[in-house]
Amino acid sequence: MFLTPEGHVAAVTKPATVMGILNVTPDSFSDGGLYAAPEAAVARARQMMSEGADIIDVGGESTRPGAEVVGVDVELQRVIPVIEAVAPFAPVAVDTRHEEVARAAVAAGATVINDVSASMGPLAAELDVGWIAMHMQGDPASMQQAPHYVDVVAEVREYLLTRARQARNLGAKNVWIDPGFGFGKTMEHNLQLLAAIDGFVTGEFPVAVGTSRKSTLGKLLAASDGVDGPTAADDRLEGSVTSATFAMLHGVDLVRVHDVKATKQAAIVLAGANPS
Ligand code: HH2
Repeated sequence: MFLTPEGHVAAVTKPATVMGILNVTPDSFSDGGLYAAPEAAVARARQMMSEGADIIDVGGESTRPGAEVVGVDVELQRVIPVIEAVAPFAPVAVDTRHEEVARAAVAAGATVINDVSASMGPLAAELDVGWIAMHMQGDPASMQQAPHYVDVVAEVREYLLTRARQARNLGAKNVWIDPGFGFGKTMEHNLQLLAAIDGFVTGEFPVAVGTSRKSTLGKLLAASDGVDGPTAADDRLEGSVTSATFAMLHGVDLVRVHDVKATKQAAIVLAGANPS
């Protein structure tokens, strides 16, 4: 617990859940190609668990802007063997937009559907698993061409609460809402959402946030590394931890990150408690 300059208590009563990103893709924006082989993916999952991850998020389709669409068959081939191998030693989420993949992933041991399409609330209710409903305007192929909102914070919030309530009414129990940083949003939109993140923390649904290494941070940090242009994705550690810390200090419950060890330290220090 910390006191704000106004003397208000910023209550972080327990460390946020740290979700470690495991992209088993050749083309993810930061870790693409590194863990495409199942053995490398499983080793990475073990490493993130040893660094304090609470759950591993396995994804088989990059959703970076303009990413190539992969077929469901390819996505299944990528994620299912890894989920089967990781689930015996770690809680697993599946990061997918496709119902067929989500179903197979749950059968293979995943207990959370991390859904960047925010469309699988009914499935999560049916399968009795957790569901992260993330906001995206458009789809990955075109979402960054001309994102438009009248009031990004109000629109994203309303959309997520509507989806989450529908799922809850169908019986879904563990539902998170996630504003979807970088998904059909300009840098300005992303920064407005982060600045207003406490408005999403209403107590009705826990909030998840994924700012890790994203391009908004790279643009903010531009030239901080002495190189022209955005700071490279793997050189955004401190910026990523800072953005996650900001979110956690404002009550965010789950942070989806590449850099588990550093983020876990921030979560523990903010809460003044170590869960292990
Ligand atoms: N961001 C990405 C993917 N999945 N899920 C949630 N809930 N929130 C996010 O912000 C989010 C997400 C994109 O990042 P990454 O998986 O690292 O890259 P890629 O889409 O290129 O695989």
